[in-house]
Amino acid sequence: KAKKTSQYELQTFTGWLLRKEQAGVIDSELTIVLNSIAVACKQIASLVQRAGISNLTGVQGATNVQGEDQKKLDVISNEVFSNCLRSSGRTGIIASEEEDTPVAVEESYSGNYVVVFDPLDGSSNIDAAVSTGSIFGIYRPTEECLANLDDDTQLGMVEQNCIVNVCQPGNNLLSAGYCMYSSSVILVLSVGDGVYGFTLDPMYGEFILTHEDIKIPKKGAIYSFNEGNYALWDDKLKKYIDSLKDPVPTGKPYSARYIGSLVGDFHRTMLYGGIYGYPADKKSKNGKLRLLYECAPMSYLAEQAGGKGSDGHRRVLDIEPEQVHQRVPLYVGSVEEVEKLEKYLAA
Ligand code: P6P
Repeated sequence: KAKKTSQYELQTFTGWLLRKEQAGVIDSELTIVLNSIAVACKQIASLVQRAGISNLTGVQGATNVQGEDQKKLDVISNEVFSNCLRSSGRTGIIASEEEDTPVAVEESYSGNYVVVFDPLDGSSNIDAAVSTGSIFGIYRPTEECLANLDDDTQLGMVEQNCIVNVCQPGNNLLSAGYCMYSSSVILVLSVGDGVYGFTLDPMYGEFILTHEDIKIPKKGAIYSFNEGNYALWDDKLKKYIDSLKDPVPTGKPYSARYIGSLVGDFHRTMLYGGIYGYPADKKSKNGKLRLLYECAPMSYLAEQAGGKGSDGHRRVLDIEPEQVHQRVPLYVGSVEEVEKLEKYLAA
């Protein structure tokens, strides 16, 4: 925990960014992109907390590329995130869970960075005021971003260029993070030198450093799976889950904790240890979560915090995406817990 000093010596996110820039960990452009993401998260936090008052609960009446009913807040959060990134003038391409294909930012004020994001993950929880979150990942382009060309023949080139620049393995991530909208609003991110957490102080709308250098405990007797899918799981996975319920080895079984919101379940796993899993099953051959803007950013953070992110057999960060909305199974959390699961699946 950041040592408590007087109210006005606490480190704000802006101050932390400037120190990272001065130390050469990030450049001034990435500083601006991260600051614009923090602004988007503050705006979404306010929208989420007032959803019931401003009639923003419920469905938009449309479905997204995932075939999911879009909530009003899904659409608005996507616009907030996109607008903040565009107006930063430092992003060249953005890819969102809510958009069919990645989008090139207009030439007039486009920059270089590629940002992938899920603007409001777990939005089905909004109407019941259960935790939700925004997730993001930032890459350098692998080839020069083609600005939006209006010549039709070239539009195909722009779309292809966007997809190539977005479909990168998590190993290439420059930064990733999430903002959890819960009893506290907490922005958690890494720029490659550990994981930091900032709590939003509603008194004056600043993110304050509250978690310096988060480390996931090496093990933890908490498992976070939707066991409603148990009958659809692979037998080896069933054996693993059954083993967690057996009190014999340690005298007591693991605890089950699952709120159906990746950011909330993951944040608890980061701080308390244990394992979060969204397996493949007979219905969903690759599980439910998307590689690009859910599994890779969370696996990057887990590794930066001394934990592990796996698809059951290999590091999530090694997986080369083929499609923007590609799904992969995800097991993430304490090293010893993820490795125990991998052993069961390899048996
Ligand atoms: P299920 C929310 O829709 C989400 O993408 C994650 O936030 C969450 O962990 C998971 O899906 C919940 O899915 O099938 O357990 O309801």
